[in-house]
Amino acid sequence: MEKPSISLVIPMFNEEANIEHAIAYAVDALSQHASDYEIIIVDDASTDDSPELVRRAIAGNPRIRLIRHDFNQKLGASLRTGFAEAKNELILYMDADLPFDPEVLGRAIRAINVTRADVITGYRFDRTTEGFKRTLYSVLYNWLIRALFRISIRDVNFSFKLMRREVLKAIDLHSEGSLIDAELVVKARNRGFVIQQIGLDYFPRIRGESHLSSPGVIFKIFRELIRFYPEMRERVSHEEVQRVVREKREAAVLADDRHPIET
Ligand SMILES: Nc1nc2c(ncn2[C@@H]2O[C@H](COP(=O)(O)OP(=O)(O)OP(=O)(O)O)[C@@H](O)[C@H]2O)c(=O)[nH]1
Ligand SMILES: [Mg+2]
Repeated sequence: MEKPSISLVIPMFNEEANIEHAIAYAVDALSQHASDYEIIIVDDASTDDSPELVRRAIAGNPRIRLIRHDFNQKLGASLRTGFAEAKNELILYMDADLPFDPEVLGRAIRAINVTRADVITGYRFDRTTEGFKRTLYSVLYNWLIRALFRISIRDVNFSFKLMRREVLKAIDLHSEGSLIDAELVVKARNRGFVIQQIGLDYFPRIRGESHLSSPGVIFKIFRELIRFYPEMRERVSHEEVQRVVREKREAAVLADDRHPIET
């Protein structure tokens, strides 16, 4: 089996305790499982040393890239920034606090090949280690998303999502906050893309601060859910999806052609 090229997108906010470690293990897994790779770290206006640590990593490995937001725009906006930059055949999204061993990438690539799926999402074998309150929130949120969109997804917000580039080309994502995961899988499914799931060992954060379980984050999920619900429900035929992807590809070629003239 030929190895795929992979773009890894890591959203980062004040992760000085984790980011170097995450990069090291990501590089190790990508070197083994990808024919070529890039790591796109989207710094959401961190106020600690994490961007500096990324810059140091870049000095030793030009496949790492840092994109910096001037102000904090939250998880969804950061992922959209990263996805827009991703150039490779497969795109993986992973948190900076290493909630899983990046080595599972090998198993996920195998799963995408074996099942011929377009998206592989990971679910936690055991999420109760998060603590009672967060486990309950996760259970309720998964239940809600499954009921609203009639989608059989086990762990919507877990940060393991491996997808073919066409999926992102065919979808316009709008969430700024943590609704982004649901928006991604629901819209992919509604455009006829196939989603398969694999179970993963989950390692809760032990260093750095948790930022995404605050009431503000949860409130924003609901605000965006109400706002984007009608659009998320829309089904799009496969022909229409192909047309959109083709148009975007042609627009990108045109933009590339124009580039030398403009500079
Ligand atoms: N773009 C962006 N990313 C964030 C923000 N807050 C956290 N993150 C990143 O999003 C990912 C997940 O954040 P976490 O704080 O680990 O959220 P969580 O996994 O729900 O909670 P814990 O693991 O318990 O901390 C990490 O890569 C963070 O660096 C933010 O305001 N903006
Ligand atoms: Mg985390």
